[in-house]
Amino acid sequence: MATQDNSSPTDPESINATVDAVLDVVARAAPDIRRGLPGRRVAIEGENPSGESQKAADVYADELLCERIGSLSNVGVYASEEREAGVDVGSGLSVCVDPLDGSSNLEPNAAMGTIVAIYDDDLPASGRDIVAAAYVLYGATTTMAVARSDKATVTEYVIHEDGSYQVVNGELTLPDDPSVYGFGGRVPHWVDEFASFAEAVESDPSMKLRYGGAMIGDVNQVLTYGGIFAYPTLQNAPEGKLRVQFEGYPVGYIVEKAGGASSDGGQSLLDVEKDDLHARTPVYVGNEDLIDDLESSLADRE
Ligand code: FDP
Repeated sequence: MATQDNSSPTDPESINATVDAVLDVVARAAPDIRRGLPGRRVAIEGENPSGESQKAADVYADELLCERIGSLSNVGVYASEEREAGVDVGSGLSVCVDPLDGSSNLEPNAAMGTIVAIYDDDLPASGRDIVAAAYVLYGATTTMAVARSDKATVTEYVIHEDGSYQVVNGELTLPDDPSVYGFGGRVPHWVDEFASFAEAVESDPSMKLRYGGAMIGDVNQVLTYGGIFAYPTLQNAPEGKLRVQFEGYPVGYIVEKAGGASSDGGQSLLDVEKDDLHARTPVYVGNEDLIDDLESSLADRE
């Protein structure tokens, strides 16, 4: 399935050292990205490879991360949602980045994120080749959630103005009793089986709607309060909106490591196989019971 060969380091020590270095760069870049947002709220000419309009901030964050991650040793490829193809930067791990997730939230000044997935394989990689995934959340404060293959739990950091960061939760875990849900896509475009599932969730008195329009903000709500986030299959877009390599795999990996479940509607997101760097997938993540119910509802389609 892999098409871009940049030979990854295979010994665990070297992989962990590279993961440390990439995550350090991402954390230290976060305040710079945040500081760069004012004045870059406008759309620029051109589109990203998925046909979506780009903001000046998307391009700014992409260039900054490409330069800094690309200069690390043992990184082979830097790929981003904003670029058609991965950039060869050396030999080693492949790093996929969504530089500014939810950038349509820039104008209304709502939450946004940066997502990073590190693969020990060439791109497009499989979800099972992920060695670490992380997201930065630019909310009222800047935080970063990290899941990595050498640790059993998800770690949450707060990132300070000067780029330093410290652990605030060494074991970010989905609470057992879910209380929030957020579903993307226009409701008239939902398939009937998803609409029925959504109705059941909405009628549960313990559940509240939380949808902010940036996946990372919405997923972080689910990790904090328990619940479910979905950007579902749609009648007019069966693969939904979110990208496998840049969004589906890393978020699936983080939520599963936090004790939750992920699905494309029928299997773990980590088992989705696509051979296009920018391929999309429906995304459902949250508490295991809710994901089981969702998969049962969607199974009625067949
Ligand atoms: P955005 O287009 O603003 O970058 O990744 C794409 C994404 O945001 C997700 O962060 C978000 O969950 C979703 O799209 C929002 O899509 P809708 O506008 O259709 O709700």
